[in-house]
Amino acid sequence: MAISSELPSKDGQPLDALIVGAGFAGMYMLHKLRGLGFNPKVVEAGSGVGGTWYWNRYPGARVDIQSLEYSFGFDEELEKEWRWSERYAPQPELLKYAEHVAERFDLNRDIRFNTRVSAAHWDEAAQVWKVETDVGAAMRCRHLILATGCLSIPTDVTFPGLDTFAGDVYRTSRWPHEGVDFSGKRVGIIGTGSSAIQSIPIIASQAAHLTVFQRTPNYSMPAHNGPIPQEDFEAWAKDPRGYRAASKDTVGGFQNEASEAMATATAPEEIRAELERRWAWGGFRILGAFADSAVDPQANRIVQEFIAEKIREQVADPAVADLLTPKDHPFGTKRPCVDTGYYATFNRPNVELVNLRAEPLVRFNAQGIETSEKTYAFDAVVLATGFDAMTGAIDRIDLRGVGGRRIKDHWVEGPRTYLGLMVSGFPNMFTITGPGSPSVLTNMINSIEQHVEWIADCLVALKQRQQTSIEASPEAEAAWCRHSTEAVTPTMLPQANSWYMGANVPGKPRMFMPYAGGLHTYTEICRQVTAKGYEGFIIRQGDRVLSESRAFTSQPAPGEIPENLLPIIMERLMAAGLMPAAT
Ligand code: NA7
Repeated sequence: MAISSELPSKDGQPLDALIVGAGFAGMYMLHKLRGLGFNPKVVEAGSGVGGTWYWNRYPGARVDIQSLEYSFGFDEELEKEWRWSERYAPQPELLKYAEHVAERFDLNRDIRFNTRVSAAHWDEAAQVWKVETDVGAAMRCRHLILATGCLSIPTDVTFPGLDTFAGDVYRTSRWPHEGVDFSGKRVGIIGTGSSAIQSIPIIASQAAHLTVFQRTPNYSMPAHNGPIPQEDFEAWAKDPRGYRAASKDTVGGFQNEASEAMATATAPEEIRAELERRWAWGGFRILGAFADSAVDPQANRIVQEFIAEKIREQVADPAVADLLTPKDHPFGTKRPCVDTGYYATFNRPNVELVNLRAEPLVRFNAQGIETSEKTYAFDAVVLATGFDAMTGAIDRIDLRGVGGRRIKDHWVEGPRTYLGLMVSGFPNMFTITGPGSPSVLTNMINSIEQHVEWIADCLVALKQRQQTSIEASPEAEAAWCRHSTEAVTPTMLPQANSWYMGANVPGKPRMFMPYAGGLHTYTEICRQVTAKGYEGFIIRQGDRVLSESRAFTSQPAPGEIPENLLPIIMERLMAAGLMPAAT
């Protein structure tokens, strides 16, 4: 596609930066760059800010990280003036927060809504990106910043005969803004991931009857949601800065009381007490109970069995409880869900669970869904079938770098990046929480803040030295991919057919996409890269190479890995023919 009509900027100059997406990442990037004297603009497909919280309006949608931590920390006044009503804020409140941030920092004047970027081509001679949108508007920018989100494009899942169904079809990730009233309706829902697990209890409470079509059960922990307990609020309020710094200095970017104890070396009654304590606390806290549960199958099974027991306690029918119990993947190898009343919903007389493994879905017809066993009649069906994660939104842009190389061709074996921030052959193009960064394994807002600040520092450094482009070297990119593989190999994360692995999209290359080394380690690596004068990057002024540092040598400080895990980690790396570059 040739990029033609151009909307000249006011002074005829290219924008300093075009940011794609007005979710939390794009919003903070815009604010940060404006504050540094740059001239950025944002293009956003939706009609408002908020990204994930703009699109995912399904009933029960809420954040799975505590709100005290899942909120911006870049502005102390903003932090002080906003009060969350619940431990885990619901979608409407998160959207209100995004709108509040947009208003407070006057962001909307630089955001072009209802516009989707369709193509971006690097113009080597002019050292700019030429960008085209689906509404015909085109623009030029020196830097292209993809804040497109990790879970923003639904998978193309379709079912035979879906268009013949006479009832209503809803996707959780494209929920009608006016809401849906299921009162008195017969409803079917396909999927039992986080979106379904959050919405099922609410839909069940409205509908005459709800049929849940499950292919694979997931682990879910209770949120124990409600107002923020006073003691938690006080712990935060007495030192919000310190609290946030402590959150950022963790593997997941949130406080989880991560223990260094090994389940395999702990007495059964102590294990029990610890898991009960964390279950009672709720949410992701159970993930931090034992250091070996992420790497040692025996330790992981201890936690799996505990959760299976909790499911049996909540679900009256043992056969239904058994069907709801995950058996095909270790705990934590898919992002676990955080629910409010999910399992107990299956005790309701108006709720039915269909096991698609035993009776596969054959097609939709005018009445509803036909499985190999029977037809289920519905007034409405909800598709909670997931996302083309991490690469979906980037792949859908006709992105071409140096020499017209397409990103799709560069990523044919899986997304390769340097630090999850840049891609070799794609100068001046940044990704926020892109593949190769900790992103979806963490509290996204803390990851977003780290990326935005790193990118902003980088743009300031380039500007001060009148450098026109920065690009990841192929060598550094390869070294980062290798380091990412080293980080994930000792864990059990690659064992699940997860969207982390691209396994939910037919034909997508299998590769563990996020960086599993932890946010704290990652932040330290990025700091070292900058301190070494942008190690691993090629920096140019026009066609003159000013600095060329091709290697990536920055490594996590020794001691960041709990000592008692080192033997397991070394054994796994050796078995995989990988040895860490530095230990
Ligand atoms: P997920 O977690 O990817 O869940 C999608 C669900 O849809 C999952 O249960 C899938 O079963 C199911 N699915 C997908 N395609 C089909 C077909 N063709 N037939 C039957 N069932 C299907 O997406 P969510 O939106 O729930 O959550 C995404 C993330 O958002 C979540 O991890 C949190 O971080 C927040 P499968 O497992 O593939 O058998």
